[in-house]
Amino acid sequence: MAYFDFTSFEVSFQQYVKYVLGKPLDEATKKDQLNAVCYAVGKYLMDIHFDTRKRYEKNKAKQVYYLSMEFLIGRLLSNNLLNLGIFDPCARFLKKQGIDLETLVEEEQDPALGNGGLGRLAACFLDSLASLDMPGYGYGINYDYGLFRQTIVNGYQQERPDYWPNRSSPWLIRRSEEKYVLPIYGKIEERQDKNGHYKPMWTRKKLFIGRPHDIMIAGHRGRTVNRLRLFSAAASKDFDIDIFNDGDYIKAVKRKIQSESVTKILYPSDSKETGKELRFIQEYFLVACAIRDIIRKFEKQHSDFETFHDHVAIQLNDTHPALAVAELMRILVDEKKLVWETAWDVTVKTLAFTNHTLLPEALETWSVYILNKVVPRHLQIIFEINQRFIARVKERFGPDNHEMIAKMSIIQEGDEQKVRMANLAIIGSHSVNGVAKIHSDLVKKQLVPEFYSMWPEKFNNKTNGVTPRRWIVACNPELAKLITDAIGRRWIADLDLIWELEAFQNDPGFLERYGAVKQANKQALADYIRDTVSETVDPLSIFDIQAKRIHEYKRQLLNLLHIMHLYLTVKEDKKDIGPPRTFIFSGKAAPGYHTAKLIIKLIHNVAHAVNTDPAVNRQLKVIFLPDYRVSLAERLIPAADVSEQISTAGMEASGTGNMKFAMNGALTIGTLDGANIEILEQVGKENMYIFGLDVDEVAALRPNYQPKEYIEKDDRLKRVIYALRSDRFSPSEPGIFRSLYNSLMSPGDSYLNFADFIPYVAAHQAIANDYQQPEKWSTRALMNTARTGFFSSDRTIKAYADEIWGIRAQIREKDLW
Ligand code: 26W
Repeated sequence: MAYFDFTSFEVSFQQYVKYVLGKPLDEATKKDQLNAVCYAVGKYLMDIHFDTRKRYEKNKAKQVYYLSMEFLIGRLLSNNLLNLGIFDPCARFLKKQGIDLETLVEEEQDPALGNGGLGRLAACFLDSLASLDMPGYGYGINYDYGLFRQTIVNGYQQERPDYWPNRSSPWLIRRSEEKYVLPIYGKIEERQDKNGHYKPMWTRKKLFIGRPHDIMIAGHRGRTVNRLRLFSAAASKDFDIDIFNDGDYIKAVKRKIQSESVTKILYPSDSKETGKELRFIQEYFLVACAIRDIIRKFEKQHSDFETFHDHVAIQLNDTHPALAVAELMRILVDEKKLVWETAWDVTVKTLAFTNHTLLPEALETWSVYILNKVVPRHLQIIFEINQRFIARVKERFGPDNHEMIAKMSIIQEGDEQKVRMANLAIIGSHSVNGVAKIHSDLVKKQLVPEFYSMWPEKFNNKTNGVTPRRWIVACNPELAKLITDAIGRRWIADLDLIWELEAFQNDPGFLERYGAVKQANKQALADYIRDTVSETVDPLSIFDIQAKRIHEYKRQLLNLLHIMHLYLTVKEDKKDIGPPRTFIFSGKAAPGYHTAKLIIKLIHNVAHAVNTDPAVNRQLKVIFLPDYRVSLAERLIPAADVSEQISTAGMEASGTGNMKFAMNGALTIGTLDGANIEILEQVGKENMYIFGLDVDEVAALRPNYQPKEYIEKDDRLKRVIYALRSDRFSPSEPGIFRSLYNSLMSPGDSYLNFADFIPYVAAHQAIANDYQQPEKWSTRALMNTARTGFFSSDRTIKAYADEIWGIRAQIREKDLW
């Protein structure tokens, strides 16, 4: 734990307000106070960071670099204070100044530098690396605009820009003296050097630059502070000066704007490849900056590039940074003068690749045309890699096995040649992993079986995890306190120990306290709902939450079908549906994803019908909370009784929200998909509601799926679907949901909504029954908390470190005993 020096903290705080902001103390606004506290905390981070770096350098420790287009880090103040172990003293200090820390924390804007699961996972991994004292750094992009802010107008999603004040964020350190100059566009001229060796020249290229910005990442117990390095694009001065000197002022300014636009905005799709040149340039930009930075650091301590992989591991977070394969080869061959074979060996041993999705529409391909235009030398290298690779495919599968060659080639032939980024990443990496057991199996069997048969040893699984520091300690402090009072505080560093809570499963006093924590969290969420969407909800009702991106495969529609069924049961049949229920949705739809946006509208219309009907609204409420983001997740998750994880089996790679909800004592209603399967293994079927088709059943049913059969079989479903078609939920806008109706009714509905409807309703009935025995419910919720130790991202990171990266903890000497 860092030592909190009251006086020096006070000095830092006051000096910041007075001399940096230039204000007398009593004129400081909330924002000023927040910045001043962050500044004072930043000093701790910096000191520990210097110490950490020295330790790594002294030990010549192997480092891992996590390359990701997204880092969804969330607010940092309370997390940093908690990890440094100075939360309470800092709160006391502020209280003396008349400032409430809890309120101040809410002033911080959420940096929204990610779309969803993939970006949040990257952030959890950084927390775990630092908490395990491991040398691991993130590399990403310092977007000016993060993921859009979502507002709702008449039930429809609207997108608003989310300017991240990256120029003024108190956590972001601008390294104005450092920059990388990057070539782009131009042509390759085939030349030879004086020894007659092939020496390609990248000519007529343009230059732009990448500037690093650092965010300190504090590990639990304040022993290690690593960093996340985010790059902003800028115009290259040298280049501009040429044009300025040529007298074309307007052209020069245009070029400057073009260069800066590269890191303007995060692309807001989490599942669909865009094919836009600017996105490709962003991917190149990240890779080019990161690899240069990694090499610069390597060269501080080493010179022999043949041993690069002994000192450096690079993880590719999905295919977005897959160009790293070509960039590393380019540097090793063109600049460091390694022979091709050696450079290739080093590259493959350095790189590792994680796949996060099986959805075919998310598999990135980039046209050869774009690569040739933007990075001609890289394209050349990719063709060379491919040629050599295809020779090996022929050796392995026979020279005439054209089918195999066509499938495995990096280049996809057709009207337009395309580069398959997944193939490039697999061929250029020594490790390929999926993110949950079932997903990793499907990667091998379904996604790339050819590659699996060629290199079975490359393929492995690393089931995702989440950091208990943010997802229990910071977001659910009362639960954390209860756990610590019961079993001591070591569980925060070693979540496996949390199983010791099982000893309290028959302890009425403990269960009562555990239930009271949940109740208080529900009350807080009810207040938030009142304040944000002006709805009152019964805090004693079942809080049933589905919070995640809106996507057909995640089946928010299935959830809605069930809610409509409950509504009709109360309204038409005048039947009692058991304990009152509050269904809460939250999530963003990609701006161009019309169906997902329509699902949001339907949620609102069903909510309106339910919430405004006095015959129903004491038993049922439906809430949509706009602008789902990390800070909102931190409110929702601790308050959930039921966690909805209902994707069509085989479509959710892992899920990580499922883990966070379970840890915080929500019972999961879920399909046998992604990490739900492993949650089931851990918590036991008596503590979960599993329903629906499994992966094999889905595969068997798909070709024969006849939605009408399910309607004929089940009157409840028939009534629901009839209500949808007859504009019962859209009386003033008839027909707006027709496309949703049509896709649900189509044999081509790949999400098989109707096939799981009946078992889903049954599972909800079981929930309603069980909830009426509060003590039993609390025990089962407690079992979820006690048995989810496996889902700490510390466990995941240890496995990556041992099995892929070959990095080790670098523990301080004083902690070694
Ligand atoms: C090219 C556009 C694009 C952007 C992002 C395509 C695909 C993505 C991501 C791979 C989508 C994503 O976030 N995947 C999620 O990754 C999580 C972390 O591993 C998993 O838990 C989720 O199941 C998976 O959907």
